[in-house]
Amino acid sequence: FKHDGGVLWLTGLSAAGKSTLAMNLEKRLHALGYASYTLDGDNLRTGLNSDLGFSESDRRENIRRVGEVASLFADAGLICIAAFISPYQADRDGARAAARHSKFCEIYVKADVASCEERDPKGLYKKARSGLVKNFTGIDAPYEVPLNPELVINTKNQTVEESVDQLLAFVTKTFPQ
Ligand code: GGZ
Repeated sequence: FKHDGGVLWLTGLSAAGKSTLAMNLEKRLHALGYASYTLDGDNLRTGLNSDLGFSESDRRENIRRVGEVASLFADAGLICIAAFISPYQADRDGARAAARHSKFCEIYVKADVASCEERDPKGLYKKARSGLVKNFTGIDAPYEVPLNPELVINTKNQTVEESVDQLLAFVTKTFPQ
């Protein structure tokens, strides 16, 4: 490939916009000739991590495995986009350590609980409020705000297009071709 491999680690609450941004960013990157692959709950929690739920220890193991897989993709020369809540700073730091031979960018997809709850595309916040879903991030499970992210994308105050433009500018600067 014409660029280095690396990891774009998207962290944030459920419904903050991580998957939407990952999908749209990947389209734009491919159009520019970048080789990238996205890891998210849809392709990891259904397979490799299908034995894991949402307890603290299962989430930590989820992120540990994803961090190792992302590191392998980066070693293979791809831009690996990882889109997971990844609520604990220590685990995000672990993913960074796993990818130590490549560039690792922690990207905070920022939207407060109230905005995410207003969006609630899958009705999960509603279920969490009524007690039907337990240990839901932002309601009765913690989210540790990134201490030192390489980039913050504020999805509350800007459109998807604006957020993707911001991401793309960052990626093309960080991974020149
Ligand atoms: C948080 C949950 C939960 C609980 C199911 N807490 O918005 P979604 O639906 O499509 O994405 C969320 C996804 C979170 O999986 P991750 O692998 O990203 O989480 S972590 O990094 O914390 O391991 C949400 C759905 O799974 N979901 N139950 N209790 N999100």
